[in-house]
Amino acid sequence: MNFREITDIFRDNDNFLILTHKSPDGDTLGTGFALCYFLRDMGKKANVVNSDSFPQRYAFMYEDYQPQEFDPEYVIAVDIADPQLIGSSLAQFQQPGTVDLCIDHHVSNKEFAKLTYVDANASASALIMYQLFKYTGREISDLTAKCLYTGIATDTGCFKYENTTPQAHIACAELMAYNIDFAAVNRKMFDVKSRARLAVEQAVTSKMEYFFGGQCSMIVLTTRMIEECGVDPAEFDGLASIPLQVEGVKIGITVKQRHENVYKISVRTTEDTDASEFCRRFGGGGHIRASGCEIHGDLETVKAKLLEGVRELGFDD
Ligand SMILES: [Mn+2]
Repeated sequence: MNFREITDIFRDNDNFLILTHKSPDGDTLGTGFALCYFLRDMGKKANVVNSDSFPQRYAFMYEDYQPQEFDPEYVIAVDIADPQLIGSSLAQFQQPGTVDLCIDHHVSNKEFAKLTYVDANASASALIMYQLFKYTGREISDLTAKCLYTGIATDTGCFKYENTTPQAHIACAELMAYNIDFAAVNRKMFDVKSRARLAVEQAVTSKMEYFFGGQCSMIVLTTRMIEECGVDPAEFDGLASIPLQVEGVKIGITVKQRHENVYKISVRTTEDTDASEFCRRFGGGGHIRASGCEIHGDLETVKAKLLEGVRELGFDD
């Protein structure tokens, strides 16, 4: 499908419900709120929903947002590659045929919606949304621009990750022309940490383990550690990049306990290692340098499975 068809959908429908993924990040929220404000500016009704609550650290995108009263007629998922990521509080939209359109940039998108627009070369879903808004020729508000900027900045790790493209820079250069305090956005997204977050970083780094001659590193975050540090789950953003910060590491694994015997795995890799392929063997997926999956079992079993997977990628001691 193309931008013309999406523009027609915006024109021909009303009462839009916008789904963002569980454990929301800057891209899903930036894309979702930007789309919501854009549709409202068109005179449509639109709401953004999430299975979890909107994290406080992204409040600058939604502090004046008020949900509108309406019965949803058209459901759009943004930055959601897999219906599982819609989350349990919105489980009705995990059923086939309940999501009308999905706009996403994950190569692993499962095409669960009736219509799917995926651009796997886009650094962020917010970049696709910006290009779409430009295509329509409509004005966007400063707040919409700020949401889009945030989505692109966060998904590229402040323009540092390999997924950063000339298009991402061009889009953000154009978005900087709006009245958005991008320096404050970046400080909030990348520099400022709560004391609890710093405590979590200390706890995981002090117990970081190395394997395969230091080419693989692993950190583990248990629910008990999370409780002890008193950290808001929204503050885990970027934690998964810690293992790869160590010199010589080519595959960095973050094991985060969700529940008893349920672990969320985040994998980050340098060149030559495909994180998405690695996670697919455990039923997950994502991007070539950043992917995730979920593994069930006790911690030692989960770690053993992961290390076996790393060995099968060709790593040895
Ligand atoms: Mn994204």
